[in-house]
Amino acid sequence: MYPLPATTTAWIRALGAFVMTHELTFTADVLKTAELPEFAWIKGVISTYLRTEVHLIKNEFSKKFKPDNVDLTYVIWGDLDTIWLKDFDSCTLAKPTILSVTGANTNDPNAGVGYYNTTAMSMIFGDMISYARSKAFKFSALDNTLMAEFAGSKFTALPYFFNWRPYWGDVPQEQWARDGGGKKYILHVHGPKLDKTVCTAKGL
Ligand SMILES: [Mn+2]
Repeated sequence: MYPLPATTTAWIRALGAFVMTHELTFTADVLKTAELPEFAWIKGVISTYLRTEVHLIKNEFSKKFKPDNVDLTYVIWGDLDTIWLKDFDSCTLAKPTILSVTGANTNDPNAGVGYYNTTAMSMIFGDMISYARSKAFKFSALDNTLMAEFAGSKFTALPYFFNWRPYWGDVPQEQWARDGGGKKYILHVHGPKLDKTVCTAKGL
């Protein structure tokens, strides 16, 4: 419904990435909420809800590319405004019960980078969307709020250096030290998108 601009798609492909499209299973519900004047803003950011369907996207990816010998049970999501600064071994991360996100307070997570247990997500997904419908998708921070309200108590913490947001200043020095500060793996600029992200990273 809201396809990526062809130029952006071409740019990402040229960087060696696979590009797929995915339609949310509940687009119609969100658009209905967006008809309310106070929720009209949702229409422009509906794609953030893609983060709730990582397990479905994973299935579509598997069907399309049939990767051999790759276990896609545990998947890391990164927003389009993230840059993966260096390789890392995901085996060094604790496997999530459902989802690992930054923000030690699981009532206020940032799902811009998330480490998913796609099997667990697929098991709770139906109930989560039923819950969202019962709330008419009126969530202050969209998927962040939905996932936190529905399953936040079961979220686990992702070390901050996998969702490094340098300008937020929300990570105390001692937290950095505990999380191995300095080992910045994923930069999240949260604002400038795609090509602008590269410019931002180069400026840091
Ligand atoms: Mn983001």
